[in-house]
Amino acid sequence: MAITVGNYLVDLLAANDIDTVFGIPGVHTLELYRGLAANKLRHVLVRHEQGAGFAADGYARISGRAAAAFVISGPGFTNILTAVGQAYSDSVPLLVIASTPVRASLGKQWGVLHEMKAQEAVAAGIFGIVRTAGAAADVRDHLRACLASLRVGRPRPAYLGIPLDLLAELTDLRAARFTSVASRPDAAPAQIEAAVRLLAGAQRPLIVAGGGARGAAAELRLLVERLDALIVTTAAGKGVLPEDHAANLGASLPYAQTQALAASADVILAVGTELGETDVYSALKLPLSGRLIRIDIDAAKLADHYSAEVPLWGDARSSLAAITRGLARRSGWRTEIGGTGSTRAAIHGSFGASARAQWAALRAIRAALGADGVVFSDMTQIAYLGNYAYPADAPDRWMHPSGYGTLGYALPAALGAKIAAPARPVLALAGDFGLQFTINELITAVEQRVALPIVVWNNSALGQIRDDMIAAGIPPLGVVGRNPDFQALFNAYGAPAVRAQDPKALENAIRGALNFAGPTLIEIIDKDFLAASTLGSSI
Ligand SMILES: Cc1ncc(C[n+]2csc(CCOP(=O)(O)OP(=O)(O)O)c2C)c(N)n1
Ligand SMILES: [Mg+2]
Repeated sequence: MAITVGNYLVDLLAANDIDTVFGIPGVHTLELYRGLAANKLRHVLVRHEQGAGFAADGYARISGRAAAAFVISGPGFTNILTAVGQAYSDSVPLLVIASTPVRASLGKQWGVLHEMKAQEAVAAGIFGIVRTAGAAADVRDHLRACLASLRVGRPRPAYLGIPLDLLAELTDLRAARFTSVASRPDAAPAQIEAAVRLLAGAQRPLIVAGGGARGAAAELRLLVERLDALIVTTAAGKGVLPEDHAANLGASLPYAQTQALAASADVILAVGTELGETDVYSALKLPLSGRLIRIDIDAAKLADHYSAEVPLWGDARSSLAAITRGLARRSGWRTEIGGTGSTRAAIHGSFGASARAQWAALRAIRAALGADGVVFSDMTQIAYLGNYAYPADAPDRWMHPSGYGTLGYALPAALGAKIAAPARPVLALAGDFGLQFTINELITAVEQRVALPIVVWNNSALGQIRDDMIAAGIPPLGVVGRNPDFQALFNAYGAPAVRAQDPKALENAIRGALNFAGPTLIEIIDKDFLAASTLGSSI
């Protein structure tokens, strides 16, 4: 019996390990909903397509698998784009399936429902891979290409556009699992040898590990210990080596103390990192003077503004393992400088009262969540500190919207993560303004009954921007607005709300929230917490 192309697509997703889709149906995507129930695919109804994108992002980051969102042509598509931009920056495999108006109307501007001038052209400006189907077989071929590209290359968001009339067309095709087993390439042996030679002669080797190294924790540890090297991570690579390891400077690249150390390294091995502005902040480009080896799956990264003397194009795990095999164990830089303690102490000594209070809050969050817990953070001051100061003893414990840096990420991304891994403790950490960008997804979290502490640092301001204006000598303008009563607002959504005045109260409130089947607001009033922290002995 023939089935609709929409149904066929859903069968294909189910046959290829996609078990959850986030979305909001519309008249243009009706046919995508026909086969969902029969395939036992879980559909999570969100309240805005941006929430669908962030939730799918959180789902993908925690599960390690591609996550899908269904959106309608035009406004549904444009609403998800901010989340797509974030997924692009953070190399997240987000698959967006969007309808388009009927084929006969495309590009003609007849004024059909949800028409946009050039949906595919807009997609091309923000997705990693962009395909529009013209026939049923295209759906299969494009989906295969999208999923394979996520597995082989640098993960990027993928767009699959399907015209409304094609979705409703009948097909005799039957879904099957894609057989391609393509995986990431190994770096060329000659380049591995060149890297080994450089590292073997290094006096002060430094490893910089980014998000692309997250799957290579064991290999990285072996190499760091064999070389007696120092290692620093980006926020995306945070925890790839436990942060209390004696060689680990943590995600401290934005700090002058670490930048000074990096400047004195004679060989730098950068693995799976863009060394982007948001990895180093405070400097557009690190003042490195050592010789540079880069390992990256993204060939374009090997010769950007940090051009590598030894470029290794390939998988991080296999490259690191191959380099380590070529090196003998020795004593070196880390032992010489006595580990990372003095650098870290100097960084911590530079924290003011407010950073110290936020640091205490971060430690309370970690204590309540346990070693397995995950924080999804937003663009807020406590999260910028947390990029470094949150104690992460494994990768994937601290998720931050690096790069694109959008507000509104934390709540829906944490929700998506919790749907992917219901047994893991997950927490959202946002500022008072960031929270309001996607607060509508609170009802999705209530509906899904996910245990989700939402910690909001309420300073009644766009705090970072206010501080930036003051630092730039601009009288603060447009940085203070009236907030809703968040306690009452959460209650209106059917969610409990509490305030935490000091780190101990915060820790207890999080423990309570983790045992409640739904989201809980834990509001920190900036001034009160700061006052309690400076008075109290718990810091
Ligand atoms: C979508 C989006 N719009 C604007 C910004 C610019 N921005 C970065 S941080 C920030 C302030 C956010 O305020 P809040 O969430 O309360 O955090 P705080 O800085 O007070 O800690 C703004 C407006 C952004 N990053 N993303
Ligand atoms: Mg604020």
